[in-house]
Amino acid sequence: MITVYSEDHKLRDAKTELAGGELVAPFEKPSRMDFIVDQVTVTELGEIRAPDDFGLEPITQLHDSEYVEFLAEAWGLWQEAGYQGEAIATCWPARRMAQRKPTDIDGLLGYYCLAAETSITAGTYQAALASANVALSGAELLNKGELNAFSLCRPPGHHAAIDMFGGYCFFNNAGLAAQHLLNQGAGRVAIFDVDYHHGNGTQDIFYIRDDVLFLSIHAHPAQEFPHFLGYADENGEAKGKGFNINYPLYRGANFEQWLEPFNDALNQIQKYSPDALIISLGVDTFENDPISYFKLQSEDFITYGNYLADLNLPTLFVMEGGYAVEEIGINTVNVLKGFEGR
Ligand code: 5XA
Ligand code: ZN
Repeated sequence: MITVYSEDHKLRDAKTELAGGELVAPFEKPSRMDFIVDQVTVTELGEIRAPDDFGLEPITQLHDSEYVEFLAEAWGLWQEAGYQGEAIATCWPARRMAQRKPTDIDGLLGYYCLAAETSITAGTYQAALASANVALSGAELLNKGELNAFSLCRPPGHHAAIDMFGGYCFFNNAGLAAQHLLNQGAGRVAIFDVDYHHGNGTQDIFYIRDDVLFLSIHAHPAQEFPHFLGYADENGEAKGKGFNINYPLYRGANFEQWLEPFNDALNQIQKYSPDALIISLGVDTFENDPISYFKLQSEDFITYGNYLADLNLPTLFVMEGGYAVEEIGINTVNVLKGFEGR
């Protein structure tokens, strides 16, 4: 399996994350990638190659163009305002407030941000662009006839909505890959999100569409981030009705409990009969993940990787979350090795 990877992810090196009322060192940090690259190498998964540059057009096909401009300008505006720390939103257009775009950077941050743990820093935009190119290049490999590929994206993408960043995400990498496959001739694509957190951004982007089936197994939004999306009765709207499937599970779920919705999702994907499958691959379902509460063990990742291969579809794995850094490489590559039946 080819891995697409860019060292430019290192340009995203935030020093602060707002967590538990404190500014802590971010869980989503560059060293996550080192452990995965090491494991890809040690296990001889396959070639690691750099992405191509697809420019801004695919990004503005899915994301609001003013949002993209905001991300490009945010750090500069923050510096011009004379602030010393990293750019963090502090005020939002909440219930019964005007949904109008302000002009100052504090207002803009609240307008375009869905969660304050995610700061914007020097290099964040450039790293997010590189991550998008990693996803698009993985999709292009499938277009060119590869049966599978691994887009080792950082920053992750599944929380990034049409016009909002947060949950460590800026551009929706899995969504970009899906749209690229559709642009290049696929009729239907399924995105299966196995990260611990609901992929609210991917849901947002494809909610009224029937050419992308979105399925997500995740911690119940009543208990977990992103808190305000991911309920089982969110099924899609308009043409998209029936093409959004959420499987919320309560905290503490073990592999056996997780496999129940997983197997249902496999059946739904089979029924949809897509031309390609994208896995939003978060391994924060791991029992020792520092911010998550499912109980999957390292060998479980091999097992479900193996089950995914039974679908017999061209498959692109797109990296999302996972913060137990010592084990992130093993758990991630276990899915890929399980998929390859090795
Ligand atoms: O998949 N999403 C994540 O792992 C980020 C969760 C951020 C919680 N504040
Ligand atoms: Zn996650």
